[in-house]
Amino acid sequence: MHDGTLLIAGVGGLGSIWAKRAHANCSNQCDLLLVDSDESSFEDSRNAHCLPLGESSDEGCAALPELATSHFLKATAIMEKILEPVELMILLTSLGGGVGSGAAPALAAQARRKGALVITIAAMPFEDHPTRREIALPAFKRLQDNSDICAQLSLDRLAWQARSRGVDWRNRPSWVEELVQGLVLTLGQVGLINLDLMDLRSVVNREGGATMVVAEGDANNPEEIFMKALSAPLASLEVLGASGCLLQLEGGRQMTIYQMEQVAEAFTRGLTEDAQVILGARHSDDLDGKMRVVAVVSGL
Ligand SMILES: Nc1nc2c(ncn2[C@@H]2O[C@H](COP(=O)(O)OP(=O)(O)OP(=O)(O)O)[C@@H](O)[C@H]2O)c(=O)[nH]1
Ligand SMILES: [Mg+2]
Repeated sequence: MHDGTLLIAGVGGLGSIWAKRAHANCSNQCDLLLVDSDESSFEDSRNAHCLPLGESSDEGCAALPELATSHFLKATAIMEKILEPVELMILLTSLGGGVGSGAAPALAAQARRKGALVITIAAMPFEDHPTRREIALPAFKRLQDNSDICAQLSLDRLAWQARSRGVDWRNRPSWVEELVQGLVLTLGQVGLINLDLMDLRSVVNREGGATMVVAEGDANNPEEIFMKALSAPLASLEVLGASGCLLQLEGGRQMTIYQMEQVAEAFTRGLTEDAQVILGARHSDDLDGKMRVVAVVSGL
């Protein structure tokens, strides 16, 4: 499944950095769209769709979301073309500035209107930046209203996690990369038990909120994998009582049905009794003795 059906979109400075990184890991499976007023965001992105906002690069939209929205809306015709084949858009952005806060909700709305499924990962400013948070909160609400899944990422938690892994949170947001890669590989590749967009739609269309996590660990230690999932740098993750869950399990060639069952058990234990669970699995040669889980949880 490709031909422009899967699109990773980065909006704003940080969103563009993250989208480029995530796309680099799965460029055969999906397209890349970058939206920013700062043209340096388009460097090293030869095969990307780039949408510069504003006539000149020095105009910017610094902390002016309305300006970014209006610039974005001027590009509606171009965007219609880019969005035409898209069935799933994974949107990455960071809120609190101008472009991300203003253009990302408008992009999500347009993609939705075109019939695409929209999964958004939006970072919220650090706790000690109240003015940025004031811009970010209403922007997040608009994004949520226009996305099928909208996960709120905490920059505080992302930075903390990056520090513990010894990577730079701004340029190497490993959690974001893993999540996007997991989603794209889940939906874009044939596996043992194949999942597709219809499965994802049926899970996210349940009443209530939805979120997603990714975790990797020892295939013989399902609890550890589950605990890792719960430590994702999301602003909140309360999966108890969820009524829908899509699980994609990935493991090495030696992965056994028993291991798959154990991990699925750990992830679905907290769901409601009549919860809908959709399970997919595939082999991956880079996962010797390890297992990777991508979980989309809905009906929260
Ligand atoms: N502390 C800190 N926060 C950052 C940094 N980069 C991004 N952020 C946070 O992420 C938010 C969005 O940043 P960008 O992606 O650069 O913003 P943008 O959407 O390009 O917005 P404008 O440049 O204002 O048009 C900011 O409001 C900050 O909360 C950084 O280097 N340090
Ligand atoms: Mg910027």
